[in-house]
Amino acid sequence: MVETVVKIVPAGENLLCEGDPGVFAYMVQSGKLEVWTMQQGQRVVLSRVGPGGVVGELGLVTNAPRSATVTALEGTQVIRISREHLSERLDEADPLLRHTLQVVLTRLRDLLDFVHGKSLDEKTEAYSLLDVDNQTTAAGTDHSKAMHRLQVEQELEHAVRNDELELHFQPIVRLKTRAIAGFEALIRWRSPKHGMVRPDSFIPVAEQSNLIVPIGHWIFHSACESLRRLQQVAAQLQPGQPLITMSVNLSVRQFRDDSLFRELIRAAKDHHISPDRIRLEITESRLLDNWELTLEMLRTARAHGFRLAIDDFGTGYSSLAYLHRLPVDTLKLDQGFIRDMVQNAGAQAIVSSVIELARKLGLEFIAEGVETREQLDALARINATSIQGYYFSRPRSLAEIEAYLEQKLRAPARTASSRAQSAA
Ligand code: G
Ligand code: G
Ligand code: MN
Repeated sequence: MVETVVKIVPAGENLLCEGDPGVFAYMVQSGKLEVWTMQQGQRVVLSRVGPGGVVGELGLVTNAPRSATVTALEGTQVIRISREHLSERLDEADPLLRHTLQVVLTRLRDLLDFVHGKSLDEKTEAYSLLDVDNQTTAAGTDHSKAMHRLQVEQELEHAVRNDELELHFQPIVRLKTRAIAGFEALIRWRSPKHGMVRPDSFIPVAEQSNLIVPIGHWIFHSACESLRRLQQVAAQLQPGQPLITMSVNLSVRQFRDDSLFRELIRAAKDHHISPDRIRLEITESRLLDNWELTLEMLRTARAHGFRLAIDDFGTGYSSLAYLHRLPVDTLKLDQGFIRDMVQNAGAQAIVSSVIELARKLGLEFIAEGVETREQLDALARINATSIQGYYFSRPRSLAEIEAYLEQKLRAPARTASSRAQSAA
């Protein structure tokens, strides 16, 4: 439990006494404290601490008795900080941060023991603020987690320089006509050491290390270059059709990149892509991470003409309160609902309601993760418009998806509308 207690220390009174056991630290809210110690019979002032300053912090870190006395110079208001108070926050911190802190604290404790002339045998009992809850394992897991993350991070840096990243593409198909409306770009890491690595294993590391910024820029350029190539293939085989689109996943962390839109616009320009052929996908579960910034960035994206989709809709804070305020034009319903809809009437009701909701809000709807004919038929019955999933194709390399597109466009017309188009 977090324990915060405000305390008022009258002028002249001691907040801490040298030699007492130390458990709490105190942060000064108002007033002034003096930290002092006795040396050879003399009172020696070590420091004076005003608002925002902290005293007694060593008590949080080591079991050592108080090394000095703290006296109020005037009426002083302090807030008590307990170990639990800090450890709750530390539990949520990055393992590397925790591990580094642990190392620093150990050094500090060794240093203090040295200063106080303790031998190795009589050292302060090993205690760290980092293992209040988990005395034996916290350091070990932090250490291994931090090592693993650092290793992946360094390999990933190397991968960016060495061109080991590639984009794969999965078609998005119009349900009625079976026309290919566009593709989603999905990143892969072709690692000489680990083989083909899926984004779930390395995008989070990229996000935390800020490597997501250069990787993001590479994704934009590569996606636009590939889209241009696919548009050319389509134009040769079916001239006059609307240009296909490319969906690009964007991590909300990329919103902190000042050059985000400059790079996006440059990538589109360099490859002669109109921004309205690029659909940026943002996962619903991360939308609220930094709502103000997200909203501003989404508006900027729209102002530049990019299209916007909420990805994995239904897995985050699906709230009608925000939906109509977001400047998005597409809803991508999460795969889970599609997986369940054939056996589960509840899931089907949700899918059907989301389709209806999208229609009423004037949003495009894409069903993700469609794997079977049954799912496709069920979606057709409730008027789903666009479909993505293994039923049509897995994500494939550019060469493979080019061949796939050619083959689809060459296939004999199968519906009234495509017959009309090929007759024209
Ligand atoms: O196939 P798949 O494993 O490709 O993708 C898993 C997840 O990784 C997806 O949910 C997607 O949001 C994310 N992802 C895939 N490609 C990219 C990308 O290029 N950028 C970002 N930020 N995320 C991606
Ligand atoms: O960006 P997003 O979270 O929407 O990523 C889509 C993910 O779904 C990618 O990992 C992609 O490889 C995967 N995927 C695409 N189609 C199917 C499918 O039909 N079934 C399953 N299980 N996964 C799919
Ligand atoms: Mn996506």
